Amino acid sequence: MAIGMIKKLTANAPLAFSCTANAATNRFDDLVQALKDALGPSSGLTSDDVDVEYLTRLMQDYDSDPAEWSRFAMGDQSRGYTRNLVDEGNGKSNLLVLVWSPGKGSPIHDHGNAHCLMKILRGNLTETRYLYPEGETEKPMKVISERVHKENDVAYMADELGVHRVWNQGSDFAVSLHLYTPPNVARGGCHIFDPATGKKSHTKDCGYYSAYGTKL
Ligand code: 2CO
Ligand code: FE2
Repeated sequence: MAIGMIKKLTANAPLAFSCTANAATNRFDDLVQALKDALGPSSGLTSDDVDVEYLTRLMQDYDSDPAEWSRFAMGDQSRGYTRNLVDEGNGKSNLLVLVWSPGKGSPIHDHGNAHCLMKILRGNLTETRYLYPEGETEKPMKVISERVHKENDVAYMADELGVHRVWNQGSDFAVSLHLYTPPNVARGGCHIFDPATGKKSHTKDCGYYSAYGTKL
């Protein structure tokens, strides 16, 4: 629940959530605008056009302040995580705040041939990467790496690096900011994978829990 989220966040971060950050000094809003500007106004982008290094630097330069992004961070403990739409970058990207329930996470999934940048806004997130399963034989998926990303870290993921699952090993909600460009998953869904067999299935279920700060 969003209320539970705010309570928990408030308990850990003694910031006045009843006070909205001043729009003129909200560096999170500045980041959203800078990411949009970096991707440009036109559409028809392929993922080759994107300056990932520059986008990464913009995300790294932002020092997380919950007062600036909490209006997007709607958690729901009954789910692994929620996807909260922040911006669509003139149709060229998908910028989401994800709220990760304690002890839960995502299934193993791919990223629709898009760049995926993930910045941790609160807590730690564990990312387990797997080799993309090849061939017809069912077998357990092979782990490539496992890393814990900490607050303010920025991670990059793309289909050429494999597939992954992300999960929150903490005992409180974690929050991350994700930029997907182009927004292929928002348009066509993604694949999820069974770790025991490598079998993949397509899901269109990559919807939003909230959009622009309003629960759907
Ligand atoms: N890609 C997942 C999603 O957008 C989150 S894991 O980080 O890439 O739902
Ligand atoms: Fe992902």
